Amino acid sequence: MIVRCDYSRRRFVTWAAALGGGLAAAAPAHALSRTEGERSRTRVHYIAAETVTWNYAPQGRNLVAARSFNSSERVVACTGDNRLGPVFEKSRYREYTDDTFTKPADRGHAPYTGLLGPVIRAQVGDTITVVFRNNTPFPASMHPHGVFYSKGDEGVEAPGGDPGANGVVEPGGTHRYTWYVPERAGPGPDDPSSIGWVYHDHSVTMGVPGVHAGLVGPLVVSRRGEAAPDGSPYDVNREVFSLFQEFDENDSHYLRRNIDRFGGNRRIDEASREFQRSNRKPSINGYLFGNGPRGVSDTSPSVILEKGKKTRWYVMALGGTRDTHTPHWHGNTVTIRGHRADVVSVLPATVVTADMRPDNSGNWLFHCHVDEHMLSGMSTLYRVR
Ligand SMILES: [Cu+2]
Repeated sequence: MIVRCDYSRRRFVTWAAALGGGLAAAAPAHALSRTEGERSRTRVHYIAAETVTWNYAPQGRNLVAARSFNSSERVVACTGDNRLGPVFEKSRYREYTDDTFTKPADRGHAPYTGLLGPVIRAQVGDTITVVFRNNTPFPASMHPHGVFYSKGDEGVEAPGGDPGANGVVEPGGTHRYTWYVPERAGPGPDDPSSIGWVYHDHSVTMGVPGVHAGLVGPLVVSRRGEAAPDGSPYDVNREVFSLFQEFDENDSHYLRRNIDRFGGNRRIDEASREFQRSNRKPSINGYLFGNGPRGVSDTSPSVILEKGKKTRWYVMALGGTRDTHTPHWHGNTVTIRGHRADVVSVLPATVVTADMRPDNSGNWLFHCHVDEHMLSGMSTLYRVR
């Protein structure tokens, strides 16, 4: 399969005309009423792990620089000799409305969040139940950070590799996770009204094929008494989720399938440094160079913020030693537990909760400040209007 890389500008103009005013619909609205008090509840999710065909650069050009990919960018973003291109089979967590797993639920999945699984929310005192179906051809699990779980709901490969134990689910199987949200899972004394965690596949203890395949998502816990009915923090107008991860397709358990499906008749040398380098995708939510969901970010940033409105960013990372990231906002600044910054530091499996009240309108860069990452795709745009 050949994936075209250099779409003409004309095509984008056409898309823009077709979309009309629909772009604004991408920004989710949050309930702001503080009506629920401290009542504890059980929040039930139906989440499946699925195989998807994922494009890291669906727009086929560098939207941050507003031009075609240059020669070094083409290594990660384009099909070529001894490389697979921007399209891969990956896994993704997807939410459904019930345990038939037939009707997708949009709750907690704005298009810009890309590969991320659905946002799981809770208030301190709640219980989270996830009915998890593994519809991928590999073992999979959901391992949450921060919350309280028993061994059977840890989502981690059991010692000795006993399949089906500890919440690891074989292909086609289902598991019901119960996670409790005590005080220690919520904001600490110096934290804002909510904090972020990650959940991810942990089905192989000594290996990360599921994480690099794409199984990762955000978990938000609000302080008791400070949540809207949906669990989101009551004092925030908008939340944005950004995962900085160099997805390493060499470590994904789809590698062989991807070579077979996307290698075509081209020369592929799996052992070569060139091939392996092309498979490392330093992306934000699974997108390179400001690319985003088709129909949403073809012509403009997919994250649109309102000037003066309180915005909470959950900046996450996952991956290996190369995943030392310093996300940087142009144009605006944030506060993190009372400290001001416009660059934050994230390491694998950490989450930084950063509050922004944008005062500066326009389209602004949001990128990793580590040169190698920025130049290889870990950059995007956000808009303040
Ligand atoms: Cu980085």
